[in-house]
Amino acid sequence: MAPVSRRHFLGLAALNSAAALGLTTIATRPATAAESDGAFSPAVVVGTGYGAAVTALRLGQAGVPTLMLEMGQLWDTPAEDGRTFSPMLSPDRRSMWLKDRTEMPLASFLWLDINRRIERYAGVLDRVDHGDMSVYVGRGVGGGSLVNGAMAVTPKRWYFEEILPEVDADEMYGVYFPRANAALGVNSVDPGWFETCDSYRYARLSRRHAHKAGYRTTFVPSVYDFDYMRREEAGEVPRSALASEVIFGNNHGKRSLDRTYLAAALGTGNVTIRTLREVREIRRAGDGTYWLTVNELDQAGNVVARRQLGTRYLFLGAGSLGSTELLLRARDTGTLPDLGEEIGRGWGPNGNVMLGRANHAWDLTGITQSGMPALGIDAWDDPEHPVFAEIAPMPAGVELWVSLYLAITRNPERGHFTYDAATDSARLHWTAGQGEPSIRAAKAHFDRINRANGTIYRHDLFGDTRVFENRFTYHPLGGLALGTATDLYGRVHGYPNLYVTDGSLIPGSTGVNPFVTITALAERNIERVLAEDIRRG
Ligand code: FAE
Repeated sequence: MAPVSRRHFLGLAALNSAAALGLTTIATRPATAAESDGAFSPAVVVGTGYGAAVTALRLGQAGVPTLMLEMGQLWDTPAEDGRTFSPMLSPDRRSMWLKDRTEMPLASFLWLDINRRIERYAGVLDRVDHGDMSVYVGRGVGGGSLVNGAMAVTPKRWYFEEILPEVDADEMYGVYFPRANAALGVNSVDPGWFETCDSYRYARLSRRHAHKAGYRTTFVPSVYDFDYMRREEAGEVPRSALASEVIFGNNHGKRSLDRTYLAAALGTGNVTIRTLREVREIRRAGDGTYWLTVNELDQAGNVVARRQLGTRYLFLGAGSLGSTELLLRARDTGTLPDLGEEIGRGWGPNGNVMLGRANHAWDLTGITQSGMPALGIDAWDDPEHPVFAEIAPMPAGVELWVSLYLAITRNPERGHFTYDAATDSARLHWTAGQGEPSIRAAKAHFDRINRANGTIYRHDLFGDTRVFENRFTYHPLGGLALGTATDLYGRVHGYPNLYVTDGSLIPGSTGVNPFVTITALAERNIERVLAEDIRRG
């Protein structure tokens, strides 16, 4: 990663002091837009995830005063227990977004429910249920970067060309993927350390089993600082990845967006972030400006104020669910009536399937397991069942004899959203049957791995006896697909100066973990929009 510049440092300082003081406005200069009802900001970015963070940084660098509105909280300062985020194995209210119980992806062990009661609070991980599909998303300054597994994977070029054929792949692979990887601080595990450390014993075991069945494995780059992890194992620094931390946030070691893009964006002096601000409604005035209805939330999720806020340039970076819902609501309640039929289409879960295998008693996975995966089984070139399976930890702090995987499969099925007036929300239409191709693909490969190693599947991990869990996704993609709901640079059809900048642009699949693709695409799009659309001064 490039050395931290003075501006970047100023951004980090602003985040830290806002967190320490419990402020919901974060800026390096006095806030550019006043918060009164009817205030106007030249550019507004909704959300603070990958697409949003890229967009705000580049707008800020171009001198455009930009306001970011994030419904979650700022997670940058330790609470009374000395931790910013909830411990993973004994979760508290910080773990989940406005829930009375945790809702973990691994629901059970030996069929015993591993979830626990928590106080309802604006925590960092949300699970949004839509019948046969539940979607996990991050809430807070940094969006998904706060809760994700940090795997930073650039998709195979041939597959990228297939999913987004109209995007110039030479440009993406020559300019924007390298730019994204550099700015995100992507690094790779030292292979020598990997072979000898305790923390990846589980990955080495899964690799041995995969190789025995004739599969290829590959290291997975990460935005978790592997040097920090090495020092965790050496006992030199406080543990995070090696203290089982992952989906409820990492207290150390992770280069989440608040450490990278967002700190740099704040450092430009042109970007302000407001937290606990949920955008509900978008209208367009006769003069072409956009007006947002914004709910101010308290930490229990109650609406404590409601304001109107105007902007000339509006960027939606609220994620696949969030941005899609905003535009569907706008179309179907008539505030942006010219939005087309493509809004809400082309959604997919990136073919996610989770599964566990039971190991022989002599095959130990280790009691210390890094929460950050570093290895994947790469069968993406399989002509019948392309699968990229990350070798996931099961970091319980005791030996469980389980090998866990999150498989990304190539599932051609797509879901769609409709607006439900009764609940004023978007409903995803995705059936269990649509998830079947993913299960068939995962089964084809893991049956082979089991056969080669004389092992069996676990039946006790997902609340019932199923082996393959595809009723949730970590990777929601699509809803506002590039080239259909928007033009080829994320400009929403029919509405000048309205842009989509996040995972909703990608039509349902990337073949790998998606945040590098989302980041690179956002870099490409904002460069064009800045050059062609944005008036300065
Ligand atoms: P996202 O990061 O979801 O950010 C959207 C932001 O908008 C959030 O902060 C929301 O709170 C906010 N928001 C939503 N609605 C509103 C509204 N109405 N008003 C104001 N704010 C709003 O968007 N991907 C990888 O590549 N590698 C991994 O290892 C990986 N692991 C994952 C593990 C977990 C547990 C999860 C949940 C996800 C994982 N992902 C991983 C997926 C990745 O985090 C996700 O694709 C990106 O975060 C999506 O980026 P977006 O910019 O689309």
